[in-house]
Order: sequence, then C-alpha cells, then structure tokens
Amino acid sequence: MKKPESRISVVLFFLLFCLLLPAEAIVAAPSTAERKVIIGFNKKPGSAERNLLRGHKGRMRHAFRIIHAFAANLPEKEISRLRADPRIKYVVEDAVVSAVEPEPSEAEYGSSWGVQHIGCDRVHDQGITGQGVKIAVIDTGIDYTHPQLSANYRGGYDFVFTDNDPYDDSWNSHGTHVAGIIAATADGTGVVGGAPDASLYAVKVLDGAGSGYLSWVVAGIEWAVDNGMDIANISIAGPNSPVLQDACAAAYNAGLLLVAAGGNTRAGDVLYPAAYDSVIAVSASYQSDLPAWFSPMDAEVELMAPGVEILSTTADGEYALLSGTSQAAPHVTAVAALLMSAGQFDANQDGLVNNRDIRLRLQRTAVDLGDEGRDEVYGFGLVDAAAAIADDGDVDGLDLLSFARKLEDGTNSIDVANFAASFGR
Ligand SMILES: [Ca+2]
Ligand SMILES: [Ca+2]
Ligand SMILES: [Ca+2]
Ligand SMILES: [Ca+2]
Repeated sequence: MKKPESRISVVLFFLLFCLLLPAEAIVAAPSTAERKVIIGFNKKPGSAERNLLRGHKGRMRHAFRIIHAFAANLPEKEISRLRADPRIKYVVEDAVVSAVEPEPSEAEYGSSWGVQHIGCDRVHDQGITGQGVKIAVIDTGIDYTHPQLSANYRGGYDFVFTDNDPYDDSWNSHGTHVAGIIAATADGTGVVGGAPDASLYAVKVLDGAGSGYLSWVVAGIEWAVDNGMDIANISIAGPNSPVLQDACAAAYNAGLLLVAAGGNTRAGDVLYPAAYDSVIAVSASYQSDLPAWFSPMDAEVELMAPGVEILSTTADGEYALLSGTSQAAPHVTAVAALLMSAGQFDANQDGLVNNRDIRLRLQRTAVDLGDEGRDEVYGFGLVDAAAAIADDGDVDGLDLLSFARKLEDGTNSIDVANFAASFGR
C-alpha cells in the first residue's frame, strides 16, 4: 500500500540510522557474490579511503555527508579483509528495510486534526467506526484507487458522463478530498476519516472543473434515495431553485440525511441546498474554533465543523490541505455515520427512528459557542462526536436547559413541538 512519500523517507532514514549504530553487525558470507554494504571510517573519508575501497574491488554507491561512511558494493571475501584495516570503524550489511506499519496512533489522528478535534478518535476507541452506514458523496466523484479509500468504496454513478464509473477527474480532487474526511481508513498511515469503516458511494454530478447542472445534482439525490443511502454529503452550493428544494424535501422525507456545505460566502448568506429546512447547513471553523473567514453568517447555519487546512486524500494516492465549508460538511456527515452505526433511537419521541433523530442528536450535543444559544455564526454549535454518542436518549440526563437556550432565537429547523413533548414527558 502506498504511503505519503515524506513519511516513508523519514522512516527509512530512521531505520537506516539505527542499523548503522551497532558496529558489531556481521555480514553473513555464504557465497562469493558482491554484497551491498555500508563502510564506516574512523574519520572523514577522502581520496585515500576511496582508493582503499577500490583496492578491495569495491564499487562506490554513495558517499555520505552526515556520517563518515560509504555505501558500496563489495565482494564477499573482501569484507573481512577490509574490516582488518585500522581506518575502518565498521562494515555492515546494507540491509533491506521497509516502512514500519505503525499502529493506529496519535500520528494518524494528528494528521487529521478536524476528526480528532470533534472527538471522533474517542468514539473509534469504543469500536464505533461507521460500519454498515452508506454514504453518498454527491460531488466530483471519488478516486477509488486511493489506498486510503479503496477499502471503503462500494460503487456509485456518474451523471456527468452517464456511466457506472464515477472516477474523480476534478482539478483539485474535490470529491476525493471530501471522501477522505468521511472515511479514510484507520490503518495507522496517511489520514483517518471521521467514520473510517463507513461505506462510500461516489455520485458524480460535477465535472472536472467542479461544475454541474442542477439536473445532475437532482439526479444524484434521487440515486441516493433509490439506492438506500443513509446519508448524502453535498459539498455543493448554488442558487435557490424549487427543483432542488423539492428534491431535497422528498429525499429527507424518504429517510435520507442530507448534509451540505453552507457555502464560502464570507459572512454572507447560506447557499442552497444547505439553506433548505430539509438539509443540515454546515459552517467551517479553525482549530481555535473561531469561524473561518470564508464562512457564512446567517440564521440558516445549523452546525459548525472544522474546515480550515484539512489534510485529506487526493488523486494518485496523494494528500493535500484544503479549506472550505466543503471540508466542514463531511465532518458532520462522519459523525452522523458514527451515530447510525452505534444504534439509533427515537430521540425526538415521534414514534419513529429515522434521520430526524440523528439530526436532533447532532444539534443538542453540539458545543455552544459564540453568542449563547443558536446563533448565526455557529448555528447550534461545533459538532461533537463524543457527546453525540454519549446522548443515549435519557431525557432526564440531558442538559435540556442548555438546549432550550440553543433554541432561543426560534430559527431552529427541528420539530419544536416534538422536542417540547419530550421535554414535558
Ligand atoms: Ca489512514
Ligand atoms: Ca438547512
Ligand atoms: Ca424519531
Ligand atoms: Ca452559540
């Protein structure tokens, strides 16, 4: 499996360095063949040492600068002879090393700061990883060959080229980046998604330039419903349209949870589809929890999530930092997937267990920031995976006073009547 190049070279260098330390290392001598060795000298080697190597029929491969050593090919029988020379500190085998596969660790979560910041790592520690949850990434497609995504990729459709291959051909790997935030595998390398065992479906509705027709987006939402998706992540923003509004409402009523980027409107309005009541509008924050400079400021903001300098997957097995509400929405999508995989319950007490319950749990467990209660910057607040998982539906145990404050300005899009019913139970 391919790893980030920089990481491999760091690991290789470290191992190589360790191998050089024991001067006693013995090179086995089963044959007369040439061996790859590293020859250490007692002082900085120069032309005399190069001549010494040549005298032993050695062939230079690399003269190191940070250590007094050559990497060279040397006939087997010359190794012990060379070792006898007083200028030689050691001759060790240039062993083949491989990148260490680290355990899922701080390093992986450290790369994915957003996932860690909202407590997904603590949820993963409980064995809750989004397994079995179907997520449609309605976007530019997914580079499903990326080693961090291939295991979780389950298929999809391309509405741009109308075929079954929704490969991401976009210039900035938009959909591939979103997919990694949701479900890059927790394998100790690269990055890790918020729901690292969720099932990814690529629904390509944007072309390589990141643009698409409204009809493609609507067809993508329809595909998500028809194919039994649990969540649709829509990191797409555009103008209001009754067509899109109707499609989102129908999908939401069919049980699909819709999570969308609020739009990078720089303190402007939330765009569509995020602004519809049927869709969760997500705004973006820095690691400091301050709102990103490009975030919207609007009563339609529903949740805040990390969205600045997010490292995630891009084409050809690579990674890149991207910022935007497009990066914030998939954090919320991932947390919703964690809730779905952990087992659902009737949070709003309407007798049904569905997408509305997940939405309410995301809202009432979000960390209230900025002005008290729901506000135009943070919505209900910063999404909190650990708190959302801890919400087990025990109304008595919930901080309902706090949530009532979040509802104060009356712009919430949840069913207040049902909430009041549960409050008065
Ligand atoms: Ca990983
Ligand atoms: Ca909305
Ligand atoms: Ca319910
Ligand atoms: Ca607030």
